[in-house]
Amino acid sequence: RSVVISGVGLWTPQNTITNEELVESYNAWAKVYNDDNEAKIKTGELLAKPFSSADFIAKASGIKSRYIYCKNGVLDIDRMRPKLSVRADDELSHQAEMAVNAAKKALLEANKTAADIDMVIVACAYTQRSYPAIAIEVQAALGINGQAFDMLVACSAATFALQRAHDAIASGSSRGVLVINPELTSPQVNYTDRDSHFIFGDVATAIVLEAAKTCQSEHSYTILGSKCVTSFSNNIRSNFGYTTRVTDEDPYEADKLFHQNGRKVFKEVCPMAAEHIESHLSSLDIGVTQLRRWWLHQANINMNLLISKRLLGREATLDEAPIVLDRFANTASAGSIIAFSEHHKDLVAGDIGVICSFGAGYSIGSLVIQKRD
Ligand code: CO8
Repeated sequence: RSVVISGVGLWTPQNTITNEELVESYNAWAKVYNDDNEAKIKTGELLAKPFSSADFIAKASGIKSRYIYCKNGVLDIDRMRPKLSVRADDELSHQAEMAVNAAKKALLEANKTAADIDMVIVACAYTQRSYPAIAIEVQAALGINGQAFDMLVACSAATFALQRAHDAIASGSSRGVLVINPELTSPQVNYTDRDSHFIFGDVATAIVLEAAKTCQSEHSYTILGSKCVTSFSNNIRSNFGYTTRVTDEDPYEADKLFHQNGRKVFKEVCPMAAEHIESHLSSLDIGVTQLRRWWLHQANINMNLLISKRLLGREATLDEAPIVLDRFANTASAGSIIAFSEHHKDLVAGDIGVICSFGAGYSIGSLVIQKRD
């Protein structure tokens, strides 16, 4: 059965934090830290905290601002993390609320209702709890029958889930699938780490998939193929988990938050992603120059330019490979879906594009899709 993407939804939180706001707060925190630890820094017992710069961030990453689900607390130098309210068990959880908001938009674009969906996959870098699954809470909130489950594959959660959704529809076991990416990254960002305090933003995206024969959407895309691979690396890691309580470790320690060797990631992942896209396209007998659009993972503008340069022999234009990093920052698995959401309606029937994610794991996932009549 031919499977199509028939709707996409993007939900953004109300609040944003600019590089300037973030840097001002980090630098104030670093100054207090350095003043408080002056003696130990002098003897070499502690390292002084280096200062951050908004210019460096924009140049090194392409990020200028990011959406934030809960701004309260992040810029407070006595806290340096969001202060999220606790919701009662009978209230919709924060992440489920983000997911429901994006899902409603995707259903609307696909011209579908809850009755047309029988599988919900919440796919993202973190879920706020292990059970009951966020996806099942979302399923109930939307009034959907069938099955729902969560899956975590860091930055590739969306593409890996889209492959699962494709296969469920192609096999005939599902009629319609909602893949939702409520990326609430801010609770895991170390806002006291100069090298990573600027990287992430919060957002939610959603995609509706169904069989071509049931599709009634104005803008739909046939999935020509999907390809997902993983290769273990410790270069992007968080050691926070449900065992943290019993190992008696400090949940605030830097290794319990997102941390990475950014340079190594850059060097190792760019060639992997380029080869992945090339081999995926060639398995479908499609040449790289036939791609009308590249909806690439949004971690770093220079990574995306390098990947397109390796494949095209020149840097892709913003029309070919749109960048949303300037407004959204890295939103884990949602990045390539935001790019797709904002830049898909101008394609004409027959145009081919690739959605491709790459990140922690390492994990790389791609879907080659073609605009329908
Ligand atoms: N301000 C000023 N200067 C800085 C700053 C800063 N904020 N940060 C670093 N510098 C300095 C460094 O100290 C260094 O100075 P020197 O040359 O004197 O040593 C200089 O700037 C250059 O530093 P880097 O070499 O580190 O800088 P890069 O040019 O490599 O840029 C990046 C750093 C932007 C991090 C870049 O390496 C990058 O983007 N790499 C790719 C990272 C990537 O794709 N990571 C994927 C992570 S996302 C993911 O997989 C999902 C995880 C799950 C979600 C987690 C949610 C929390």
